Amino acid sequence: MHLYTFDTAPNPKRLYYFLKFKGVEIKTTQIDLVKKENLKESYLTVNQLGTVPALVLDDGTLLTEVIGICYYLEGLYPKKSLLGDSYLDKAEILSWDHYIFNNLLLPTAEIFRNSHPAFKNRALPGPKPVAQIPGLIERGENKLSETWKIIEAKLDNKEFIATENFSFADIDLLVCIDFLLWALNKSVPKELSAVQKWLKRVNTII
Ligand SMILES: N[C@@H](CCC(=O)N[C@@H](CS)C(=O)NCC(=O)O)C(=O)O
Repeated sequence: MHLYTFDTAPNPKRLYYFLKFKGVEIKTTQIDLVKKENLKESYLTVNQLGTVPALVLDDGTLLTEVIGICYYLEGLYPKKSLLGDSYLDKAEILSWDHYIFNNLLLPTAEIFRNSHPAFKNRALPGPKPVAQIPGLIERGENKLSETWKIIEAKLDNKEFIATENFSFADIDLLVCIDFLLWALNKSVPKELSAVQKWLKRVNTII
């Protein structure tokens, strides 16, 4: 099995924390997104989507989505479960993870990629040119402020976002907070006291 990734980018970082928490190491090649190595023919022959991460299994199967890669690796390395043990826990974790991906990660990416000059004509990941749409910046901002209210309410008097235990949904929330700081220079708003407490707790775990 071989992993192609770029650990500092948001989607690869989701997988990086997953592997770190479990203590699993996989043979890895870093594909430098800043140098646009993901758009070179040599990488496009591995993953025609031109995105990272990508996991190539020994039989040649290609997995290109973080959630699918983590699901597979959770099966191979079940210790220190991150995707839940009971069916209800699995459902809660996937639901919150999906919510966080769509309502925090994607709006942050939307604001970043539609405003930053480095992404002119590259407003979506991958080899196909896509024009920036400035209207998506305000839409993204509105979505972020709505989402923080939901997350704050959910974390009130709770240790972790999805279940009683630390899970992949917590990892994705952490990655979104890193991404907001790195891409938009935005910290978690001070008035979100439950999120602030959660952040301190999670930083001692991962
Ligand atoms: N749907 C993929 C998303 C992967 C993705 O978009 N990765 C970004 C890095 S965060 C990428 O490869 N970007 C390449 C580009 O900007 O061309 C997943 O869930 O893993």
